[in-house]
Amino acid sequence: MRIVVLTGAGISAESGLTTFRDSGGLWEGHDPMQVATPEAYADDPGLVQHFYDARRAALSQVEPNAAHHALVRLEDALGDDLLVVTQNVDDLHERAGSRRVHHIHGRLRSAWCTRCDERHDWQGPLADGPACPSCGASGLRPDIVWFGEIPYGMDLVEQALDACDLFVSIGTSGVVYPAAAFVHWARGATLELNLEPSAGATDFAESRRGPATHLVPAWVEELLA
Ligand code: BJW
Repeated sequence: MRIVVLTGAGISAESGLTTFRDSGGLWEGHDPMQVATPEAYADDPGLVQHFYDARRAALSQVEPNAAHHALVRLEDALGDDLLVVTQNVDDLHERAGSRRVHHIHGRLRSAWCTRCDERHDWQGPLADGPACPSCGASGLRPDIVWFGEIPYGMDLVEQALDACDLFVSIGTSGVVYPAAAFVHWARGATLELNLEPSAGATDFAESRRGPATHLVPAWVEELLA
């Protein structure tokens, strides 16, 4: 059985990472949604760099949870027939052990040089304008897909959704496109696992409500039984 799993901020919530729309809305007085745009970066690069530097630093304080680990068990059973497509910029799927993970909104632990277009794995801050290891210029920005930018690897995602037997959406509010439309692109059965109904909940053939750390392991056990 070929399965595509889409994950959003809700799968990492119980690891201690704040979701976007459940967070009370503010980061040092700024709406995170206003910070995640190329316009915000052009207006105030320092502010945007600090926002992502803080989130990159927070990654070392958190661990994958039972939901991330359950998806690894599923991959161990299905191999290449499972693809995890994540909107999350954290690295909790990889740290749990998932191998086929595709980050459509980029990764916190990657920096993108706006001068030479190279990408580099990155652990530290960017706000102090470090030199790009490739070209030496001080043009590194977070390797994050902001509003108005094109998500990564959409061809791959489209092909996987077109070929899947089951599409499962976990912990995403369903308000950000194109991910919100994946349920319509999927050829097979559809299932939503979420604490609350997402904006597109009624588009799924089946919906289950609860915390990801309960729902995801239970679903995986059921599938592998
Ligand atoms: C739990 C839980 C627990 C909590 N257990 N569950 C008008 C109409 C349609 C589209 C547009 C439009 N105007 C503009 C657009 C396009 C725009 C868009 O969608 N805007 C909307 C706001 C309307 N999209 C774009 O610009 C995208 N690019 C694009 O469309 O390019 C064109 C193109 C597409 C395809 C091919 C070719 C061209 C880019 C979008 C970039 C989004 N970037 C962000 C920020 C960067 C990353 C970062 O800083 O981290 O990505 S926005 C932010 O939202 C982040 C997230 O990945 C994304 C989704 O959020 P998510 O994961 O759903 O989190 P929340 O907080 O919203 O929800 C949490 C959920 O978890 C809730 O449902 C809870 O119930 C649940 N939950 N605890 C289980 N314990």
